[in-house]
Amino acid sequence: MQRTTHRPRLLTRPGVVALAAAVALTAGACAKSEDDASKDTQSPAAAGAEQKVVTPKPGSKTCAIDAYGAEKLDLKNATVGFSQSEKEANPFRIAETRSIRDEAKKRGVKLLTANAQSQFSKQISDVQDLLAKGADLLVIAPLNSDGWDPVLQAAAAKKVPIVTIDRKINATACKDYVSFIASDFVEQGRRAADQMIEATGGKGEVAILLGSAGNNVTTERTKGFKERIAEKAPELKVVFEQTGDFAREKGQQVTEQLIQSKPGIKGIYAENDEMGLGAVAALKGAGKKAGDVKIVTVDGTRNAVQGIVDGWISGVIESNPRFGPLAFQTLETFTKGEEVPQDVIIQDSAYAADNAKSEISKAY
Ligand code: GZL
Repeated sequence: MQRTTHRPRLLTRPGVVALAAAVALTAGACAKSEDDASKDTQSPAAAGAEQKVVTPKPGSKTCAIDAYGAEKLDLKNATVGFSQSEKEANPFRIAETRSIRDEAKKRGVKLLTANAQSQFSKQISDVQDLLAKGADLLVIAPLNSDGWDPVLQAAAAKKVPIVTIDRKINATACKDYVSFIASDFVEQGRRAADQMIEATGGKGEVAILLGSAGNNVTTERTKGFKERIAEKAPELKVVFEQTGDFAREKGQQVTEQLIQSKPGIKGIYAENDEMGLGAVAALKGAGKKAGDVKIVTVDGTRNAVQGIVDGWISGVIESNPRFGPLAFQTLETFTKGEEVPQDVIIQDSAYAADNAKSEISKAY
């Protein structure tokens, strides 16, 4: 399995090139628990890791401060509020928050943070609270795509610009939020399908452990996977789909039901690593051997990449959580009065048997 590496196109507008060229993401140090990571130094591989330049989504429109209706300010003297959506039991969330904290610290920017513990109503009140505490700018990792109007109105009333990362909110770019920075989740689904086709030979019955409902990540990872299967391996049939809520325990429970109802299942596409690791636990509990059922997951956490090394997982598509550098570069460029892209895609790598052992230090 060859790793596919995208070579993204750069937009040619001055402000945007400055952003795209100036911001290079490196594979971060693996994220341990929050407190461990605070003592963590970058792993050698991460320190010298391949620079991943992130770029505006091809054809992306731009946003400037006058059009948005905010005031120029010096980021160094500003307070940034960060709203995290899910509890930091998932390494994706630990790495994501770590990236935001590290970048704020590196830039000497005051950061207020809040974690909604996977409860949307709490995320709405968290953001209201950040505004009340005087956040001049907001970075939001949304739990859900809808239900943001109260917050958007409150932020607009205070002329507090919002940058959204990770999941999309259904609102208007350059009016409700400045910029949306994320992976291409449909492409992640396609790449997962490629790995599943390779692992299964393109024939047999497969199951999907769906992510949580109400966000674009689940819909787009599912869309990409199914499109690719239909296009490249019509004899690979999706016979089971059920949400594991992006959680390991539920992924295990659902897989236990799956192997009871579909004993001949050949592959499992887990829409995040935590559910994929839950599936591994269920298969082990049922007395299966590594490789009996082909598992492909999305995120790029260290535990899942170790699962490839151990033979339980066939492939992992990275969903890069290291939004810090790009989120703050976007805020800096925007508040200086320069244009920023409304849509920015972060490049994701991938792991399979040919690179899991050698590249596991880049996992988070
Ligand atoms: C993807 C992110 C997803 C991760 C899951 O950007 O929103 O949410 O893939 C997490 O691990 O629950």
